[in-house]
Amino acid sequence: MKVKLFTAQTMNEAMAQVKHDLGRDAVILHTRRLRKGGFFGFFAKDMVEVMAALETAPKMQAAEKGMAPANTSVDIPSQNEARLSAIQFEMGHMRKMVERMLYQLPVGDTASSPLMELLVKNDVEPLIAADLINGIPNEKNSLVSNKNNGRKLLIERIMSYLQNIDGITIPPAGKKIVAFIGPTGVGKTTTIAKLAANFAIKEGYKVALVTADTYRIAAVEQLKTYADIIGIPLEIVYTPDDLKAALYRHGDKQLVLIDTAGRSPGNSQQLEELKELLAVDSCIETHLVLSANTKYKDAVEIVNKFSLCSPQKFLFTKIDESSNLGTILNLLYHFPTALSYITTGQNVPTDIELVDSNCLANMILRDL
Ligand SMILES: Nc1nc2c(ncn2[C@@H]2O[C@H](COP(=O)(O)OP(=O)(O)OP(=O)(O)O)[C@@H](O)[C@H]2O)c(=O)[nH]1
Ligand SMILES: [Mg+2]
Repeated sequence: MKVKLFTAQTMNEAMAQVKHDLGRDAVILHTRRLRKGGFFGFFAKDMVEVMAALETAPKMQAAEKGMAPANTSVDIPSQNEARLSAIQFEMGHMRKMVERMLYQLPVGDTASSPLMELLVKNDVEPLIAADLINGIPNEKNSLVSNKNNGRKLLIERIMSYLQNIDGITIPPAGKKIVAFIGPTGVGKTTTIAKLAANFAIKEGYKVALVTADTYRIAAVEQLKTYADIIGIPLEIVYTPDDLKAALYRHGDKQLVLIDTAGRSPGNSQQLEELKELLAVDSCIETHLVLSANTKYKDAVEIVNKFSLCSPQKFLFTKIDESSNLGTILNLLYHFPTALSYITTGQNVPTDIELVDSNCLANMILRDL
């Protein structure tokens, strides 16, 4: 048997090559669609690969082995039957391949999928996007051809990375101390004001604020204004010992929210100081505040550097200002961490909400 592999841009071209090289009796063994060339799957060309074979053994071989009578009149119909079943087999093969082309299924070829395009447009990293698409269960692949169904399946996949949601929960007869850390200007102080107002005024908890951001007078004044409006105390702390004393003084509070100065991820001394400050009480729950605007590469650097302070949760601000939210998914994919809140504007206390995985997945997969 002579077996040969043909590659062409279209199925017609590939079949013409098969016919030319092996003749009309060639049998198609295998066909597949593939992308060739390009860079990391981009700018690659869609190609078709066909494996075909031609039986080259003498016609009498089967008869010589005693497998079939060497009678031409009997041989002809059986040859036709064989050819017919080969054609049926091939038709089945071709149908599957055409279906796959129509649905643009992501089997090892996600780069050209419309779903891939949608994810990448929303800033989801190509490798993560490919993994999301490939994770769609096989039995649901036929649904992908429909745009709405494909989107729904992707939302389910994205939601699987947004399952760990954990806001601030105050135990019935206990208390909670929460610190907010992160780079400068991401919205730590504003977020604390929003949370303080909601917990103190809306839910009636006993709340105190502590600020360790003493670098700028304006920073203390900013929080003092909120504390006065809400009607809760504010402590200003300069050292870890000050923080210890402040937490002791507010031992009767159900919720203590600690504001910290914005730190540059590149300044390891500042981060060491922050770590030392938060080490005064092992009960402090730390939320790393990240702006949803942050570029993925920068966000990775921030998470890596702030990991020194062992944050338990991520809190994303400025969702309203970010056109694409893929960075959130990229980060959670690489750093599986609980999500607490998202903030959606500058208004205190309204523009904050506990993460809703369905809602956030839909925001990540915005139609562009
Ligand atoms: N659009 C938008 N702006 C926000 C949001 N949260 C905070 N801001 C604004 O971001 C700016 C910085 O907010 P701050 O709360 O001072 O940020 P910070 O992290 O405390 O800043 P530093 O203390 O300097 O590190 C302010 O103008 C806020 O009003 C949000 O969710 N959306
Ligand atoms: Mg601040």
